[in-house]
Amino acid sequence: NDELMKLAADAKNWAMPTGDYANTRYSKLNQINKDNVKNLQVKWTFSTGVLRGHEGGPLVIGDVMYVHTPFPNNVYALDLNNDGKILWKYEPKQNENVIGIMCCDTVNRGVAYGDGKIILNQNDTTVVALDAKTGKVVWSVKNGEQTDGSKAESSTGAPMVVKDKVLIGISGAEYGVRGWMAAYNLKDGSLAWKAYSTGPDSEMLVDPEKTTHLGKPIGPDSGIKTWEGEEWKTGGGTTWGWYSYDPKLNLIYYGTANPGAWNPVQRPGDNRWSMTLMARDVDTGMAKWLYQMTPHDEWDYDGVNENILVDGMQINGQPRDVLVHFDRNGFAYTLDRATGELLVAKKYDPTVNWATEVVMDPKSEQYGRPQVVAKYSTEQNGEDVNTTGICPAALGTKDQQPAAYSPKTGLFYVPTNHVCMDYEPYKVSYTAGQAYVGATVSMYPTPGSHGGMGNFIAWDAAKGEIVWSKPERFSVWSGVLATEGDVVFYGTLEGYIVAVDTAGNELYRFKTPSGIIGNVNTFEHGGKQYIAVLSGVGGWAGIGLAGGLLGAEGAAAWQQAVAGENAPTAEEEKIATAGLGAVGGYAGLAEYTTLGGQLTVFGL
Ligand code: PQQ
Repeated sequence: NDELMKLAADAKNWAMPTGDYANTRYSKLNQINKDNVKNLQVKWTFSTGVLRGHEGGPLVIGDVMYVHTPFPNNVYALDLNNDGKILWKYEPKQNENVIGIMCCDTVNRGVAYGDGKIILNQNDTTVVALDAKTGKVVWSVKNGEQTDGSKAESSTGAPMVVKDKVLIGISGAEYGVRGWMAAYNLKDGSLAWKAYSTGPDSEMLVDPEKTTHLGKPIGPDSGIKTWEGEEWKTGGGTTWGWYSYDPKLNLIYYGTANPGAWNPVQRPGDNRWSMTLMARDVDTGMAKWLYQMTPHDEWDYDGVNENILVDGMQINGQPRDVLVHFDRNGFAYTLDRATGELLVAKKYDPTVNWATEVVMDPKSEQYGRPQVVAKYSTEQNGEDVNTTGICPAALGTKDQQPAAYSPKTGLFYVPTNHVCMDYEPYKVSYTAGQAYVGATVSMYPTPGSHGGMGNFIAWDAAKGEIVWSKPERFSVWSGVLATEGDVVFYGTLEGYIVAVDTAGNELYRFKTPSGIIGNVNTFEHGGKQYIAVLSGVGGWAGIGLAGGLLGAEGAAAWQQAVAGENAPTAEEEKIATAGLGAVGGYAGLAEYTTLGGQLTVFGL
């Protein structure tokens, strides 16, 4: 899509949810720099009129800004030339039942632009193309099915427009959904291709001879044979994260989520191709290579996090075109993105303990596999046994909150979680449309560390080393922005927008009305650079607040119980493990922020 590539190449715009196809979230704007960022002021704000988790961020294309909201996924077009006047708004009518089948809050990671259309991927899996000028519906298609249709498919991911297609993923691995990636034709919404994450080769769009895993052909029907019986049909591997695209190779990249159910004992095998990075031809959907990071997952370490594409990274003295991926499982991977060759796999939090290493010797039978520590194997400990002290927790060393890369410093700036868990699997049977989890989880700050639940780090992806690490009270659940002005921005769950220099020194901090789980971005208008971010606490980490699952009183009581002052009551235990373990884990958040929904725009 030449028009979109041109728009994205102009740093004045923020034309894609990811900023660019490479997912660098780097801006060449440099008016706001490390010396003057301390003078940043709020220039204007916009209330979205909706509460709960506000993920993603606005698009800016020329003189118009497009702002989206969590459920019901309203979209606003604001006129930047005219005081942010609302040019049009789109308010979808969605069945509220979908709220009940979303695992991790009613979030939406943003709209995409292409060929004069704004593409909205609604929570109920309706994909709508709106005329960017008028907001009128150009086409609308249904990507998945909901409870009434006996399935619990939902959507949260931001679409990506590539060439004449729009890529759309699916959510619901906690409900036994069999994941897929779909490409719709931008022109009329007709389906171009659909590639499942599990099942027969013909439905996965893989070639048993030509599609490779670590340099070897994957062989016939690997998406069936690595499961018992028909478990692949409810096998998860959803595609709710971020997508990237390499125009030279014509490949798209994305990761697949956890296998269903969370109880590993009841699904023997490697469970391919859940927890897998996929490289596919964008025209046909055929997979060129796959890499499964966590075979037979026992911890819910979804593989959906973003893949950041960097050209010519020097690795062992050789320039390589790579893909860098910070996985939930606590390892950061650097791969050759043409072939899927594994170049680096290292822990990006030293407290990661469930595995010792990823085997890097191509001659080893264990090549590419994490070496699991028996003590933390929820499979080996078995059903109805609580495995304690696993690091990271199910929400990973990093969840979907995207990192940024600065070509100026050659470093990645990564928002991380510093959280561990107890995990007790139990037998669960599949009922269409119902939760299919089979594990009780509780989460807490990494013991024996700085006491906080997050770190903001700089990472060297060639060496696989942390360059610096800045402790945070809570997980950093916002996306990062790096700029040519040598400033790096991120938001915190308490609601602060924070600016640091490239050495991690804090330069600016401002508290917005609610916790930030949105992605900071930047644009230029009327010759001035602005920084924009959505506030609105929620997402998985904020589900206790967003879902109203924990009042302030509940928070205080739980804090005391954790501090050992009182033995937890049955009610408190229930709170601790609610929201798949996040409610108790992030209970303290209620002391710092509350629900909101606001866009804040900063300038000098
Ligand atoms: N969503 C968030 C969030 O927005 O904060 C965090 C998570 C999701 C997870 O940690 C998940 O595991 C997860 N899993 C699925 C899935 O497996 O289908 C979907 C989603 C989602 O769509 O938001 C999340």
